[in-house]
Amino acid sequence: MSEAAQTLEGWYALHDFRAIDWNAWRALSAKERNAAQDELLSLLHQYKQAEENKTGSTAFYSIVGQKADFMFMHLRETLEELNEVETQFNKSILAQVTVPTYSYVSIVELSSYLAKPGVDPMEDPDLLARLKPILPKAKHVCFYPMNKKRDGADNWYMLSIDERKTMMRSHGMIGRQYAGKVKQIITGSVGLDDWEWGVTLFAEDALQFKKLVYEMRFDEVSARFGEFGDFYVGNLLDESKIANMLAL
Ligand code: 76R
Repeated sequence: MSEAAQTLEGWYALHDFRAIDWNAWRALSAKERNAAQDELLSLLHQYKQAEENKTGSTAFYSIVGQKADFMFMHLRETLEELNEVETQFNKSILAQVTVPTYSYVSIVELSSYLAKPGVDPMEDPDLLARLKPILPKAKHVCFYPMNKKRDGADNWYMLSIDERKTMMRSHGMIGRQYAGKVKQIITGSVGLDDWEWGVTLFAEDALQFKKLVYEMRFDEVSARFGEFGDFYVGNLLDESKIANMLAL
């Protein structure tokens, strides 16, 4: 048996994608629509407080294309808290006019492939901050789930840890060239959801998603072993963008 990579886990993550039923939204009275919007803003305010109290973080983005209209990415300490946040939204007025289109459950994960030997990760404040990250308020988000292949000679899980380390080093080197342009949060989902990882990328310039993901396609880890689910890409929603989105 080859050796599993050591992983560190942080906050649990829920990516929650919704489409808006515009006919149902239109059918609400102006009063109900206002109440729905106020309620959404108050939920967002509550999420912000979780961030200030360092008990979690939430990102809220519109989604471009037909896969969804918006998504929340919630990070919380426990699965129970994630469940509460999800249920609380489900009880809101806006949720009554949305259709769930996709969700993803995972946990912030750092793997030890590139860890410095002899350093106790729990003593490294940078690492600890990355396990419980405040999600960036970048203009754009890109999310997709992925697996590492288990297919004949291309079985990631049958490689020795040294082979995997070498490949992950190359992966990390490509990634580092995007420092300051793309922020990645890797969440592990083995045993939690249908794919093995969720990849969430944040950037001010959405084109950098294409540049980064394309460049990685040529790198061995992705070229030989990467299997990808659906891609979701979107734009940051703040108060004025929410008002625009919901205005009739
Ligand atoms: O955590 C670190 O920064 C150390 C280096 C590193 C690891 C261990 C790293 C760096 N990644 C790691 C692990 Mn990554 N990453 C992806 C994708 O589309 C594709 O082809 C793949 C999707 C992108 C775009 C990306 C970006 N990474 C992982 C893992 C876990 C693997 C395992 O445990 O087997 C996955 C699934 C994965 C996938 N990676 C980086 C990036 C970027 C931009 C970096 C540099 C980050 C930085 O230096 O700040």
